[in-house]
Amino acid sequence: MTGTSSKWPIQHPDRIQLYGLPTPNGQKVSIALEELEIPYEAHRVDISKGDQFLPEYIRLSPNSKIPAIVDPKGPDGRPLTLMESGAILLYLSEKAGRLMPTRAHERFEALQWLFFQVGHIGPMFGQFGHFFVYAKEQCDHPYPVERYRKETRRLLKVLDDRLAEVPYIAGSDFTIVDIAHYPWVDCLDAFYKAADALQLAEFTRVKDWLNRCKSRPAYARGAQVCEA
Ligand SMILES: N[C@@H](CCC(=O)N[C@@H](CS)C(=O)NCC(=O)O)C(=O)O
Repeated sequence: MTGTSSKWPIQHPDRIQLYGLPTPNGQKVSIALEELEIPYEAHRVDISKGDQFLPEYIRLSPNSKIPAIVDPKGPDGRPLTLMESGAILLYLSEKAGRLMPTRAHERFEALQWLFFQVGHIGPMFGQFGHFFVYAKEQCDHPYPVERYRKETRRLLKVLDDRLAEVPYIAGSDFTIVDIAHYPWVDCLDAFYKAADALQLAEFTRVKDWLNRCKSRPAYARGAQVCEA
């Protein structure tokens, strides 16, 4: 992706290259880079214009989704290209040696919640947003919104119950697992404007945890990276 013919010319080849957008999946990675104070260069991949299907991008992200990163100094000093936000978060935390528990028991507990986010929270909240916001005109049947509204509320209850036991999703400390979750939870009100539809006020522990996550300086620095 170097050289002038690239859609995304690189100014700082020594830094991690981030390909993204300020959507929840993109924000996870830009916020993590800011939290971990890892130098990076950001490139906007405009999925509304089909950038994700350019052969140049598919070489980085074979599934044509943002985010993706390229670390020129990956493991063993070799460049590493990664897609999938969960894998990227794990890689970045391991590279920096921060924001994941190191003891095996706590680490697997954290991994369980990280996989819960990528397997449930992201896909289900995303489907809810699709039908509640984007497909409003094309689909006037109540079934899809109701299906994903119910599932989103069920998942929020899972998080609320978890946060009754521990202050952060993986346990006692703020980790990449919180970074994986909170842009998605934030998006429900901030972007989908679904606070009433989802009765978000009921999830008081989730609300308190979200505010704590968003008050961290990395949120202000990382949430709008790759904006137009
Ligand atoms: N499982 C992927 C999901 C990534 C994803 O769905 N990205 C969306 C934006 S939030 C995207 O690139 N959509 C483009 C498309 O569907 O064409 C991850 O966690 O990184």
